[in-house]
Amino acid sequence: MDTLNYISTLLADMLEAGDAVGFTFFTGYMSMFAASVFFFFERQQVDGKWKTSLLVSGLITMIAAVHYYYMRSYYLGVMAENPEATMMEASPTQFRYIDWTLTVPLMCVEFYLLLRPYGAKAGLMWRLILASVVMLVAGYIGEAIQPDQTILWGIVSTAGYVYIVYETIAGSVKKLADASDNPDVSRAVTLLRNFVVVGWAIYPIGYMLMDGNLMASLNTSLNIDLIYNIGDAVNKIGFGLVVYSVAMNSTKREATA
Ligand SMILES: *C/C=C(C)/C=C/C=C(C)/C=C/C1=C(C)CCCC1(C)C
Repeated sequence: MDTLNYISTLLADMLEAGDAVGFTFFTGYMSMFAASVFFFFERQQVDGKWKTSLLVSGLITMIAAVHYYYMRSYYLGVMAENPEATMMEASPTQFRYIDWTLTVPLMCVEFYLLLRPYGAKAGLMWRLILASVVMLVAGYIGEAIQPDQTILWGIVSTAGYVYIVYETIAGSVKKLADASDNPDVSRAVTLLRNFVVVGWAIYPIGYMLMDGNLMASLNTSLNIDLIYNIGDAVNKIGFGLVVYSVAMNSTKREATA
């Protein structure tokens, strides 16, 4: 590698002071990484029936950590070459959606794992996964492939999202949790549902702020990656912490009972 190339690789990893978006790519990477270590180690502390749920929590943040590593480099590389790059040029859309396509279905699996001992069928898990894939594929097309049809694809994507929300607030997920007669499980499901209903709603807001999109005319300085990065940290680490704290409480209570 010649010297010039070498210097440009070094530069590509530099974070400029005041770059809030770049900052959240770094903190996102590190916090996902640290959360994974935490979930993998703490898995030893909880009762056997919670171990798979904690493993999945750790996998979600670990998959995200690896993608944040790439997204961070991508963003910094584009900005180092062209500080005037537009928001969408600097946005690592492909890595973002590869990450989501793996992690969001795993979040659906968390609901299934919690409810499987209380009669959840694999069909429910697959319906949630299918809805999440529809949501993400449509979102990707709207962001990266047909940006002139963002609103149409945004609506298709929202249909997938609404289905998941429905399942968790009124459908099978809710009914199985209510019928479980297990306060730990129903508490975990309620808290995870709150992430789906409130935390996940952050993403369509980011999407609407995209260049040439609904709210672009508002001329806001909010950046789509800033919003997605904050959303990911809240949702992925938060999801795992809910599973962890409910698992720890249940383990402790059963140990003293
Ligand atoms: C860890 C990553 C998570 C929890 C990502 C969730 C993403 C969404 C809920 C995205 C939803 C979208 C819509 C509902 C409409 C516009 C397009 C999307 C993909 C941003």
